Amino acid sequence: MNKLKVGVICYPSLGGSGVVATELGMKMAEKGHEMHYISSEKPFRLIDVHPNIHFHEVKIDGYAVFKYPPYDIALANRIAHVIQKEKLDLLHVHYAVPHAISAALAKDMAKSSIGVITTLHGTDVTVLGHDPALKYTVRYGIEKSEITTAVSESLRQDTFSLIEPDKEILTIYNFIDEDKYKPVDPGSLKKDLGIREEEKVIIHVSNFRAVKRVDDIIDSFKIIRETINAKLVLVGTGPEKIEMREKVKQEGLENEIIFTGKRDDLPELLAISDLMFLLSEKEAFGLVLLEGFACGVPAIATNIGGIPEVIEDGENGYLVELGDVRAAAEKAIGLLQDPVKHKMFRENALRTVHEKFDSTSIVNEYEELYYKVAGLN
Ligand code: GMT
Repeated sequence: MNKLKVGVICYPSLGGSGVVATELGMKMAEKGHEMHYISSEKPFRLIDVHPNIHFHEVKIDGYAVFKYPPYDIALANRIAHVIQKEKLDLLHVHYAVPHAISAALAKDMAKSSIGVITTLHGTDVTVLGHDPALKYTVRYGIEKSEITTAVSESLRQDTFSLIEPDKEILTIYNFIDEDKYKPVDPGSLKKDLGIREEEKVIIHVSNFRAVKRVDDIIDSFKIIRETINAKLVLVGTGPEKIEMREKVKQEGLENEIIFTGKRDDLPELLAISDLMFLLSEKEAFGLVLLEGFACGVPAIATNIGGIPEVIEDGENGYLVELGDVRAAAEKAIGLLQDPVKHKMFRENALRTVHEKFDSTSIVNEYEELYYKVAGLN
């Protein structure tokens, strides 16, 4: 089969969509395809540079005449340039807004018939789809793409009910890099973080947006602490972090809750963890659950969005209703006090990754779509 030249457009900042776009690109590069990332900066996990991976920066100056610099148009301009210069076979854009719109515009600018695959990740539909200022834009982005995929069945259905596109949408689940996310030796990390050997560790990893409901996690942990000798490790950074630090202080939990900030040693942090918490109010998939599972960490998470497609209640974790911090605490206490059940959940979590979210099969699904839009199948 011919090797393809693919333009990839994604958000480079901290977030699951950037991670998926990067991991997918690396796997495709390993298969011999040429991957061209077009973005304002290098996606944050694009570190193991492969000779088949290229980066094209979108630069935009702050002209006094514009209140908002027109990034989406500058992106379209750059995509059009790369389509022509590199003779791309297709574009894979992550997020309908603005990326699918910029791709449609770029096609026009480049007078090209290049095929576009748009992958929906969640916020583009579940948040922007409610905004009358953007609903039609999301629909336009989807309808202008040759193929649209969603990262969960729940997101696929939400897209139809909120956006009503006249277009088929395929579900392709997210995956993680199993070579990186696996049970590892954490060395002295637990001690280095000031956690005693006998203490249980609950971990939460996010970008601290309001939708992550980190306050619910803190409230639930407070209940858990009444029964279990445990520490809560909060990994990541984002808009709510200062407020959450303040809350921890007010609750008198400064010695029990550790804020690590953004870390690159997630497999090691997961290796010292007994349980993951994800109590979000919106989550199209919950990639971090999969990262935890691959390292043998079961999870307690909200019964919303795509989470029930990852967590099998009572098998590899527990589902609780949004805001029910007491139920989350009770489930956590039960699991942390029962080593036999915990071991079973851990094994099931590892199995879930291999059976349902195997990276090789998922990358192959995307590759088949790549050939299809490039007209090579
Ligand atoms: O959840 C976030 O705040 C980040 C966001 C993103 O843009 O990366 O995550 C979305 O895409 C991820 C990868 O597909 C999913 O795992 C997350 O569930 C989804 N977030 C939401 O739906 C809120």
